[in-house]
Amino acid sequence: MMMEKDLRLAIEEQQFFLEYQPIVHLETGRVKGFEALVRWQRGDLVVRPDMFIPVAEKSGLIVPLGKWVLAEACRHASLWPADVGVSVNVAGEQFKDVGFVAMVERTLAETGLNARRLTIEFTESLFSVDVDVVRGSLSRLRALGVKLALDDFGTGFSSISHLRCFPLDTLKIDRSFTESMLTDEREAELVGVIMKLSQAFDISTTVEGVETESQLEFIRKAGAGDVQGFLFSRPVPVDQVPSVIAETR
Ligand code: G
Ligand code: G
Ligand code: MN
Ligand code: NA
Repeated sequence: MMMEKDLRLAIEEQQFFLEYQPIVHLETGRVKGFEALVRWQRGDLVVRPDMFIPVAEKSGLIVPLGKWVLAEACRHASLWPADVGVSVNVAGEQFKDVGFVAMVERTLAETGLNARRLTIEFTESLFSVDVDVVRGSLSRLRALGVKLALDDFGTGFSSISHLRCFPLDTLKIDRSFTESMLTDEREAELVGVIMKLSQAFDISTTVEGVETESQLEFIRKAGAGDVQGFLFSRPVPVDQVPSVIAETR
């Protein structure tokens, strides 16, 4: 496949860069951390991850690519203030790699980033990989001090049992809820229930895709937590991270 061949070369030549989107603690308005989002600089074109992550997953190239993303994100974050974290998206295929947790540990040691400043984001598709292997890896990551976030919650096959059976620090409530919660009462109800449920399980929430003040107001009433979205900032290049942090301090 054309894309796969190009992707392989792109990984060898490191034609990727990361952008960072702030995650804001709603009550204080302070930036808690940034989510790293990979982009492919393909000649003059910037290619979004939706276009190549699926190919990378299918071909196994996600393993070397994901390794680069993690190292780059940890290296960047090690230069930020110590109370600012970094979140990295990890695909199910990476978890299948037996060396994954050891790779994370090595990367933390090499970059000097405190494990508590790293959050690994994964989706519920991970749970279709191999439950015991996944649970083992998640527990080992957590033992290192790494935080775990379940991404895109509410899409796909969301299950309450995932909250019971896996160690989680954060639920990221999918932006489809944020879009619909002001116009659809039942969707709004669902967001409230997810937030209450999270509290009961001692899991923090991040509401994704916040674009308007009225959405923010709704989230504040539903139970606050953390928020992420264009209202605060689009993903920015790494050199803009310090000024985004400074704006909220
Ligand atoms: O900003 P946006 O277009 O960047 O991201 C689109 C999707 O790509 C999101 O669902 C995000 O989780 C995913 N994504 C972004 N960066 C990475 C990455 O480094 N690894 C993986 N596996 N997915 C990523
Ligand atoms: O699935 P994941 O949460 O990892 O993906 C983050 C994706 O969401 C990225 O593509 C990012 O650019 C996008 N995103 C972040 N904030 C907003 C927002 O406020 N509105 C919309 N439409 N997309 C957003
Ligand atoms: Mn994410
Ligand atoms: Na998401």
